[in-house]
Amino acid sequence: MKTIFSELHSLQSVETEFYRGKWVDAFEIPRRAELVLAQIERAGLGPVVAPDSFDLAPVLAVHDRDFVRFLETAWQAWSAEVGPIPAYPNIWPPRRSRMIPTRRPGAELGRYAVDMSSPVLEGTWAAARAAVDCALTGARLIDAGEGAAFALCRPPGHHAGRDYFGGYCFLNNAAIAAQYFRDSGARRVAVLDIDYHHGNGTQDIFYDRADVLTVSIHGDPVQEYPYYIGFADETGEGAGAGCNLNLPLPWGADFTAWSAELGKGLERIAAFAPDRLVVSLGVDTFEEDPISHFRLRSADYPQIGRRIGELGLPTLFVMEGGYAIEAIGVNAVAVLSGFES
Ligand code: Q9C
Ligand code: ZN
Repeated sequence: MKTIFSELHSLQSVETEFYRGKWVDAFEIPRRAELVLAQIERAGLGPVVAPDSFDLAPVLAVHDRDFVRFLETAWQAWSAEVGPIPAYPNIWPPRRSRMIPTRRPGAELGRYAVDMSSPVLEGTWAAARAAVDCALTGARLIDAGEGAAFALCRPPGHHAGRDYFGGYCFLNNAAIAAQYFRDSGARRVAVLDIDYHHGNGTQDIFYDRADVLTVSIHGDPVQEYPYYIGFADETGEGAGAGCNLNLPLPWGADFTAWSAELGKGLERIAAFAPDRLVVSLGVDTFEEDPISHFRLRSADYPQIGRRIGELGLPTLFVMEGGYAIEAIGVNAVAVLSGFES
């Protein structure tokens, strides 16, 4: 399958992140994408192509206009006031506050950020836009008849909601691609999120909709980020009732346990009979992932791809997390090769 990749991802780059009360070496780093790319070439997965440029319409079909305008201008506003240093929120609106726009860049950061893991930098907007372009180009390739494509997106996207960012994510690449499929004629689209963390942004975006099924297998939010969402009893609302499936697992879950949840997710997707599948592909389920607590092994990843492939659906894979640097390429490409086998 083709991979869509943009060098602009490297504009989102920090040395450190705030983790358990300390500044530590950053986990979400440019090298992640470079290692996946290197493994795609080593394994001969297929051609690597640059993304087409899309206008903002597909982004605005998912994200609120004021949020998008904020992301586009946040660096300019922040750096004009405090200088060229990464923009981190350090204040958040209390619950029941009215979310009235302010005139201060720091306060605006807190209105849109859910945590401190996604600093806004000079190149953040360009990097996030390029990741969206990769996802949309992959969707366009599938609409043109490709059976599958891999959007090697960085920064990742599944924690970004219609009006918030966090968890290393700014724009929700997978959700934007899913909506693009709908707008290009797919009647139903499914999103399968196999990143270790719950795909809270994706769930939230489609929560009241019957045309997009969202399924996520992830660390139980009682003990894992994003903590406040991702529980099994969140099943959708309004027209979307029954169109969200959360499959949380406790810390320590191995492939046997994980695989059983994958079976449930695939069964639900098959019953939904979508025209297109988007897979939020995180490999932070790996046993050696430094911030995660599942126990999948490298040998498990080809089977995941093979079973997703058994659905027989046109499938767009979108890169999300995975922080075990030595293994990220091997594990991600193993899913893709397994899909094609
Ligand atoms: N104690 C993705 O994998 N920090 N995002 C978690 C846990 C944020 C992960 C700290 C993790 C976000 C795309
Ligand atoms: Zn993750």
